[in-house]
Amino acid sequence: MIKIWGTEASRAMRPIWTAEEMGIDYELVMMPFPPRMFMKEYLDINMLGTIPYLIDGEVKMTESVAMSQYLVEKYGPTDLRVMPDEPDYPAYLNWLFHSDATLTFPQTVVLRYKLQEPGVADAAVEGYSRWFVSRCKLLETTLNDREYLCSNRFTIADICVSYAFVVAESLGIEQAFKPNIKRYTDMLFEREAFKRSKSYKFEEK
Ligand SMILES: N[C@@H](CCC(=O)N[C@@H](CS)C(=O)NCC(=O)O)C(=O)O
Repeated sequence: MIKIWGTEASRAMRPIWTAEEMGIDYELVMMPFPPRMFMKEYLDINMLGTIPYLIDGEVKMTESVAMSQYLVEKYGPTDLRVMPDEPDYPAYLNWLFHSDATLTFPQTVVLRYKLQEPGVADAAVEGYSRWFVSRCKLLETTLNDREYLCSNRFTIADICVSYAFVVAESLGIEQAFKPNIKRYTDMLFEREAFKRSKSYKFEEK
């Protein structure tokens, strides 16, 4: 049985949303944020303390985008995956990496200094918010002539990239919602599997 550890509205939404779209059975453990402070025993499971964490038998994973990729490759076939013989395969790989290495990376700094340690580095909040907005350029331009990022259909590239705008919304980075990005995220966030992935919360026993 696949088991995913997550916290509310975290990167765990990527594998959870993927699993929900595919209808895969999985067990979900929702934790308080950040678990390294409020659920210290989590460090015995994932020594990094980061979210999400996935196990599947002997498989142990700490990267949310890789988890989505693993699920579609291991538990497909599914249209969520772009195959190597499709023309958009290189773009698909690029968007998967772009989603975390380029888009959510600057947001991590904003989240830390805006919400977790306010007042310590206000200039970083301002600078990294602007940096994130300028990094939305490729997505906004790409969406000029398409509804989905790859192969004219909904794929995990859309799941992984659009998650950055769940974060942008919660961080109040409104300038990121350029017209195409707004249309795109409004459409994706209407999906039932997205709504379910966002609804899971930690409940104190
Ligand atoms: N590249 C990793 C990053 C994981 C990560 O940093 N997750 C954040 C939550 S979205 C986290 O764990 N923050 C709390 C912490 O670092 O203690 C992934 O995509 O899964």
